[in-house]
Amino acid sequence: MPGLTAPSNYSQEPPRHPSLRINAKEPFNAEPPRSALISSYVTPVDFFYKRNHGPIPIVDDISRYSVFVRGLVECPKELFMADIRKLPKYEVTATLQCAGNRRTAMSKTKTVKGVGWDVSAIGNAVWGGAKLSDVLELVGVPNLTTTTSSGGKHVEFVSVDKCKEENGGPYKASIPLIQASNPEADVLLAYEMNGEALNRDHGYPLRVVVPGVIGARSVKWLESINIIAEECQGFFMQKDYKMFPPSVNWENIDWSSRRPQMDFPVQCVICSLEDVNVVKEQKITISGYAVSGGGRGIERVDISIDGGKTWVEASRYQKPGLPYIADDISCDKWAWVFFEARAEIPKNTEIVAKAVDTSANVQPESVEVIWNLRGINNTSWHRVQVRVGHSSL
Ligand SMILES: Nc1nc2c(c(=O)[nH]1)N[C@H]1C(S)=C(S)[C@@H](COP(=O)(O)O)O[C@H]1N2
Ligand SMILES: [Mo]
Repeated sequence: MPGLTAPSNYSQEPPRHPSLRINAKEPFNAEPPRSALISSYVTPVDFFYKRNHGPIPIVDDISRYSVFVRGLVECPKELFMADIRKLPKYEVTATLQCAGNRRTAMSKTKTVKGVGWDVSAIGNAVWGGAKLSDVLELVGVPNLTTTTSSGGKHVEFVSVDKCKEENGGPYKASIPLIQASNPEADVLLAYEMNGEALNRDHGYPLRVVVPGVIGARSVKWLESINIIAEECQGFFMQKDYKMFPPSVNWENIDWSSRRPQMDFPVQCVICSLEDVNVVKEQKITISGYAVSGGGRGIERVDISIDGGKTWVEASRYQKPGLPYIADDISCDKWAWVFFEARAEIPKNTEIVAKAVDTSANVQPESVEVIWNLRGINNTSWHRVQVRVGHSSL
């Protein structure tokens, strides 16, 4: 019996929570209701968004499962689960966000290609596993290596799932070797999520977690790690998850002209309200999540109850009762921040939220100016409509 295999149809999918909103059935893509996201700082596994490009792989025999680490390194190795568990175990709280989060809202400006997502293609988990920098040391790559002696500059992660974008081949992606071999970058080969073994949807038995980077680089169901000279040439690196200017369309697109998206931009979303709401009282609580890529903290979240004319600052927290201090070691560097503001709202209004990260990056005001044909990185100001009343709108 082999270790990890990939089915070619959807007859062996795992069970999923009924409250998930299904955006595509096969491959399975689903997100929780937005209100579920702010009910806990660490997102329960059941409510964590699921983003797949093929049927979910299956482990037949975990004792036979292994990861090959090879390519431009001195001593390539085949590592079994036991070898990976022998390495020091780290727990990193990190927010994973799909670059397609909020795509549906972008497609209202002009059609985009890709699975439609509301605002919940994001979740925060405690990932447990070995550091990739420790694994690389096992094959002779010291910490903080830019280039190996044989010219390796990138670390490619290859899975086993059968993706139609890869003509039935596996999902793959790469990150720069300098990031992979930096212990401070906290890149993990994770076997646990929120203190339990990963489940099948999230990459059992082993996945990569690249904190601060779009979810697409955190390869699930890891089969091999290749140290290579050039960036991974797979579909999801070269023909997807790239950001283009609004002028680029499907006729004039030149994929090679842009770099694969890595760090995600500053983002925030109101989760205590739907897009359109009727509330009973004028005094309401406005809360949600804010997060930025690259380990940048959240400096501020501004809330407007008059469509963006005037602003108040929301309070921010990660763990209730503990102050959040952006970029301080006491806080979870790779994780989202919740915000909250109480406000007395006019009878009929638009509520807006925008976040500022510790590099003073601010979300763009409108989705139109960042529209792109693949519908990625919609980080425009988050707006919801509210009316005080009793009847439906
Ligand atoms: N093997 C494999 N890894 C993958 C994917 C995939 O389809 N196959 N999807 C990627 C994308 S686009 C995202 S956003 C995240 C989603 O991780 P999750 O399903 O655990 O939330 O996994 C990434 N890793
Ligand atoms: Mo994604």
